[in-house]
Amino acid sequence: MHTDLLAAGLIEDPYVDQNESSTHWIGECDWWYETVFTLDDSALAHDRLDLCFEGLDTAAEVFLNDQSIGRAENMHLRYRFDAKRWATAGDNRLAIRFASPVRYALEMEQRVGPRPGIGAGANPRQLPHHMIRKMACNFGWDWGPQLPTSGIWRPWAVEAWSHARLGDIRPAVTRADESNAHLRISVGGESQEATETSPSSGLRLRAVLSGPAGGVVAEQIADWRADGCLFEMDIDDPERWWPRGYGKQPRYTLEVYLLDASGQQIDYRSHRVGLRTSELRIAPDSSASSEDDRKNLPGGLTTGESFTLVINDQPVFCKGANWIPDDCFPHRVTPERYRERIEQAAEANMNMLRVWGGGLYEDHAFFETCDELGVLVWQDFLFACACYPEEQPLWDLVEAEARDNVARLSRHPSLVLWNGCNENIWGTFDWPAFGDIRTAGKETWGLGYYLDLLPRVIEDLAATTPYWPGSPFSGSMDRHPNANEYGNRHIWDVWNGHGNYHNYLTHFPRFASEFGFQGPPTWPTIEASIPKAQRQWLSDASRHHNKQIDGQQRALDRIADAFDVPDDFDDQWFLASVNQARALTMGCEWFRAMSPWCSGTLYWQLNDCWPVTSWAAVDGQGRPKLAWYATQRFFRPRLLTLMPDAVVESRGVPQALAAYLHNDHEQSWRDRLTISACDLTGGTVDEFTADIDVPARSVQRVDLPSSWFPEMLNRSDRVVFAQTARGEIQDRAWWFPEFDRDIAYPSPRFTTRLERDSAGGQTLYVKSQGLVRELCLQIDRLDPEARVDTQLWNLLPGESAVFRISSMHRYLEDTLADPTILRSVNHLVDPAPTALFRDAVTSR
Ligand code: BMA
Repeated sequence: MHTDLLAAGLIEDPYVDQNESSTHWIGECDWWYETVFTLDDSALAHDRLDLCFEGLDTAAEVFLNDQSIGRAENMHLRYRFDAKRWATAGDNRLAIRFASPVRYALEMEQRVGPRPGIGAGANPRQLPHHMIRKMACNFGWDWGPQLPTSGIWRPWAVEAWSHARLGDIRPAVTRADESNAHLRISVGGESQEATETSPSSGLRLRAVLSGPAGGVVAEQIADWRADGCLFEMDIDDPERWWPRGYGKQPRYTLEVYLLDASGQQIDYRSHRVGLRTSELRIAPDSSASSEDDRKNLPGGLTTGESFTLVINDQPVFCKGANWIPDDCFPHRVTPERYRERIEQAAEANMNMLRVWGGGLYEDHAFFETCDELGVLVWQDFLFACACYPEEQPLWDLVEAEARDNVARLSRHPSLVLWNGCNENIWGTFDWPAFGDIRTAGKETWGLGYYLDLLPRVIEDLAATTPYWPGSPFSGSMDRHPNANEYGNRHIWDVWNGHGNYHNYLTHFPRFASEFGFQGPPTWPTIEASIPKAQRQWLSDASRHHNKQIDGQQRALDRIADAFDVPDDFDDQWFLASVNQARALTMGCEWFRAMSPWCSGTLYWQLNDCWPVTSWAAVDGQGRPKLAWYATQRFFRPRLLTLMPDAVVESRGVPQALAAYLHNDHEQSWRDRLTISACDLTGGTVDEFTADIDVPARSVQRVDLPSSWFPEMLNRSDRVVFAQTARGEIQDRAWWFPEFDRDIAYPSPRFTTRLERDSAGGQTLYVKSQGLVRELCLQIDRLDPEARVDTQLWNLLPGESAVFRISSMHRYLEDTLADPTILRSVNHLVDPAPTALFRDAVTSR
């Protein structure tokens, strides 16, 4: 509705300035959509004529030629209404009335009784998003505006058919060894005749499986059955589907034909199928988890259970981020836009996305792209941050929705894990807003969905895909759901609590499925959404475009952890962006250092749904933030890091550092490692070298000389870095012992060289005279569509950064070398140090 009002010029763009505030009436209204479509006699000659809606948002009544033919009340459910009786040859009038989603939710709350729920962040009203089966974040989230809309959000069609039609096809891979795979294909559908009792209706199914390069691999015929048909296929020497970084993504083609008694084809489907198995391996750490087993892990770990995703019997370290709806109005997300966003995840070396429970069961276009690129998908069922009532009609709506979406999506090889809810179990343990609902036992709050209904649906319809009740969850209601030692964790006490991102070092999750740090959108996105006069950090418009309560102030506080906060908005923007990149680096590198104790790190969040300061790495207009460039580095298959040698005690400082070499690669990593301590002129203070041979898919820890500590950790005129003989400048690991305000960075001095190649490409080489930190080329200041391939270079004196520019425009070297375009932390820090020694990294 909002987008139609916008197209009709009746409202201002709610993404710009504070226009959103004047649109709240839209969600309070009922709306009608009407159209006329034509049918010819051949359509009407069929036994059935259905009006099929892939998505109605949300409480709708459908009228055909003024007759009510059906009602809908779940945005996430496909509806099919038999319309034969009311359809006529020629013009037919279709009208849909959408009831106000705000009113629906409030009325449902009255009907089933209120339950606690949070989520709206700084939005003006906390609406009960858990009282309606509609995308929760449409009611506002701590990164999303409050734009509860109505409308036809996915395609609709008239389907005319006789005898029978095909429904969802669910190919399940029950085995995928090197030599043989087994595919169990369930074919759903519907028929007019009572074929269950008279299987002699003569209808037949033919299933054909072709190999990735074409050529039939298996072909089978079966009698049609109204209650579903099953094909079992064995495939020798299968070409298996792998997550990216672990192998290729070959896909077979599965074709299913529905034939009538005379052998005529009456329905047909074709899907691309990947041969892979998926397993969530949960095993207790052996009591013999000796020092030796853990010699490559940071010290200080306790014991618990593994939480490892295993694809084709191969444990996978999951690297990625959380996915939210890419637009508040998801019908605007085209297949091209899905592709662009998922390619951004892949280019940042991610191999997994978690589709978060306050959003959507995503479109096939999303999953198709993930299938093609080998990006694993963890799909939440749609429950987030609330106590969900289990009373009718909600229970049945949830069951129908779960069955519908599992049946719709299970064919995608990328979909490897279903998850019950986002934070709803955790909330009942820790959140004051949830009160004592779990222990009081008086009201339902959703546990019946997570522990009973949803696992049953998975068992029925997608038994080969693992299910896990919650993010976070520890495997048993007797354990704290957000424990380090079990299951998966959300780590929010850093951004929301102890602030300074060094506190990630106090955590040791088995799988970090959420943790995040805010940063502003890119500069052109700010220009497109915040009017010039409002471009100050705490202006009304800037605060409006940060939906966390006090989010903008918090981002400033986080700058203040390390820097003297500059007065200028642009400087604040740069430091907040750098801070986000550093924080995600710290978290992800630390969790990778703990592999295989930890088997995944998904940060919050990949994308945004509008222009906003949030935890996203790609902003609301699709532009990569500095955090995205950092991700490219910290998720590369081979990663060298400098990290504490042991889990850091609560709010403490590391006692000593180690180098960790994470080799997420199928070949071993042989190289020569050099670790250097230098002063701020780049002069070497001490150095030590070691030969390394890191086996495939493992981490090796190399301790730094104990004589370096504690001195090397509390001198602001020292920098430690590690590199390998074959590594490049950007593969280097760095440890700056003190915060920036205490570091006397040299003034930035560069010589530049711009090269143009015959294809029009431009490359800027920037040679730094002194040590420089986080050097960036802000090319999108010159053209919002221009990009560079890398950012955030740390350079030793005399070294060069290389920026490959992609842009429609030609630039002058002087333009690029201007300090508003070529920027680093050195540009922003007062070179006079204020203090040389500090006790603890977290003391400020
Ligand atoms: C977690 C998520 C989201 C939220 C994010 C940032 O709670 O599951 O609900 O947006 O943190 O606060």
